[in-house]
Amino acid sequence: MRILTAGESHGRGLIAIVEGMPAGLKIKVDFINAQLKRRQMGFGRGRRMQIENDKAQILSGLKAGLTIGSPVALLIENRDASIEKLHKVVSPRPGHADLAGLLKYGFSDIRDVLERASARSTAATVACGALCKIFLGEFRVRIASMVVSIGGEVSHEGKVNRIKEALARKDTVGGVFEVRATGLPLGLGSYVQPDRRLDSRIAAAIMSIPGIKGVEIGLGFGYGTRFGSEVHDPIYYEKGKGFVRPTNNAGGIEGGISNGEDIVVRACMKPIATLLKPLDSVNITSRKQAKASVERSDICAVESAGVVGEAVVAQVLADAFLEKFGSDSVCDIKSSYAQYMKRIR
Ligand code: EPS
Repeated sequence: MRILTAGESHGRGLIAIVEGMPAGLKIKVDFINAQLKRRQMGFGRGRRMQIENDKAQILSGLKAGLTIGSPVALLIENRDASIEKLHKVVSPRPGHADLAGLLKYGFSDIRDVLERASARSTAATVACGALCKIFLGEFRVRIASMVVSIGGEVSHEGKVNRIKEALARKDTVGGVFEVRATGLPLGLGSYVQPDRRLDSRIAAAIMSIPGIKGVEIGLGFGYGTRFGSEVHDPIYYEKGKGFVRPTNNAGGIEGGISNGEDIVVRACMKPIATLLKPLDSVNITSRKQAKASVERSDICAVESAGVVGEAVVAQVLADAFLEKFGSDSVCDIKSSYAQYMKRIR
């Protein structure tokens, strides 16, 4: 499966092409739109989310609501499509792509960077992920996310208070989210090449989300503090059930292959780079000391990042599924899946 997205934050809209969706999959646009809605929610989001009401239009790849194996093209129109009227930006925000993007591409206006280096692009990612979720749903694979912590706080009240505190300080706050995939078969991904490992693909996908600075699978960094006997998940066999594991520190992946347990991924999102009380920066035209530019932004978007995390994990898992069980028609993939599941039991 190949996925490409395009679109600027304040351009006409976001576009995605998903190539490799097998034929015969029933696509409900309502499901895609529900995922887009989830991405727009969460305490701490900015005013843009009150303007937009993200809805996907499917422009190709479907007939009578069913995929026909051709590329699926999606469009999400921007309500705020003011790109041509927006002011020039001259003071890069520390933590954003502003400075590196400006110098790399030889721009004189940071807006030429931030229009694409914007979390707005994740709406397209979520729409593509929703298609992948629909495919995986045919095999009872489900993907969910939750916020683990915000600014170090783990209780619901603590998290909300940290966001309120950030707002009062004219600041931003990051946190950790978890994505969990259930119902997966053993055998997705492989150890035979580094780029086929399921964990390397999931880690890369999670790190592709704007603002993500850390990722761990299962016990993750916790492995570094304990003995092997305390962390590896023992193996048992139960008649009728097959191989069972009482614990899942591996987070569902051993040797780069899914082991049939839930896949559990955690990621750390840094605080958003746009600060209402801006940090020191430099005016790129005069090269004089200045304050970083202030744009409309979010205080905290960790909950939304979790929804994006679900989408990218769905993309990796759907791709790995198609590799393992065939890629042309849902009907053939189902037969191959059933036969394989019978063999490994
Ligand atoms: C976002 C859209 C953006 C920001 C935010 C996320 O809209 P605007 O810039 O018009 O307010 O709210 O993006 C960022 C924080 C960023 O750094 O890019 C969205 O659709 O999620």
